[in-house]
Amino acid sequence: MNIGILCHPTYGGSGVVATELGMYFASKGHKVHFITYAQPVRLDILAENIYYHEVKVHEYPLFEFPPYELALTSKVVQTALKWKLEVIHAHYAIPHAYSAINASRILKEHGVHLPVITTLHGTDITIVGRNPAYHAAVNYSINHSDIVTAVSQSLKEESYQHFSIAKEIVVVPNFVNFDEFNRDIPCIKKQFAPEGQKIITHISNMRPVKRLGDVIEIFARVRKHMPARLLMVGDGPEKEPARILAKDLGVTDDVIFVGNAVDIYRVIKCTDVLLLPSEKESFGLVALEAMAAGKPVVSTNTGGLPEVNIHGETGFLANVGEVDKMAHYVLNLLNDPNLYKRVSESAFANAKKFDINKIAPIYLELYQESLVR
Ligand code: GMT
Repeated sequence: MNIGILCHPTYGGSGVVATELGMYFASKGHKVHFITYAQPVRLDILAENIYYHEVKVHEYPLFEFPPYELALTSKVVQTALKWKLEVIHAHYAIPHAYSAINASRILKEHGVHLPVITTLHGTDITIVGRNPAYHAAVNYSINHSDIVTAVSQSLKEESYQHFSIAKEIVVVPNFVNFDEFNRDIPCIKKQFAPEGQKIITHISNMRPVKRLGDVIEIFARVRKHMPARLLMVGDGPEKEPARILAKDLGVTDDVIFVGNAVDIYRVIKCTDVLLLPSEKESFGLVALEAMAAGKPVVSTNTGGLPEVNIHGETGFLANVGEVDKMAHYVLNLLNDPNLYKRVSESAFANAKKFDINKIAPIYLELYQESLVR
């Protein structure tokens, strides 16, 4: 098939899922066209069957805000006509679903049928989409997509709760490519923990929803009981407040801000426990990626996290803000080798349920189903 993909090309989970999915389909012989303002961070632009179409936004003094949606819509139309796209997969409803639907409408006037598959990823529903500034357009986009998927049962339920959706939402969970997250590469632990300390890792786009303050508070409690290092991977507005809190709590020397890492597996490989105390999390892709490497996860029980992190099996879950309890869980894992081994093995086994080879074909079936709708 000739597949078009719209996504945010950034480090966030929705862009990663879109990119990994597109590269998977390209490896299977499909022609995959990414249409966005920058190359997705994980995209191997030189891979066979991968095409990248840059969306250029024309600046004009009259515009307070450049009309990206218009430029994206036009680029989808041009790309669909030139490359005979058969489906367009919009990852993250805002603004991708809206642009995709309008492009599909324009193409209809050219006698071209281009079905739109929209995947709801999380904050497009739970935070941004709910905002009155966007709600009507997001609701319209979902209802006029040919097929709508959500990355968890929890997100499906929240979508129906916050929007007037007449369509069936298909749950297609996040996935992980075990070829990437099980590579036999040396752990570069020396670089992060010179005295062999245990390593706790947090990976995110460091926005308020990730509760970085809790990450630091949890680590400070753990550090009181044992030598340990905290790796903070990613970048975002909450990074500096977290750095200040680490100083206030006297743990600066043991908190390493790694920055954005494209190959997060190399960090996960060195990790002992992944920490994800989010306020909201529709799935928690990074938790799945850690589990695929056999790493236990301590997280909150918000949103879709309980659908991937099983309490007492693949890790431990607590209510949002319960930093004492999450610190206790981390300490239990780091101080009990038998518990750690059992949870690590269970995490790996559970992650296998979300193997890309099991999940990606579900999207392909939906693409093919959309052709005949
Ligand atoms: O995690 C983020 O905040 C980035 C966000 C995004 O919009 O890209 O990720 C969302 O999509 C991921 C892939 O489907 C999910 O695993 C994340 O849980 C979800 N983030 C939230 O719901 C906060």
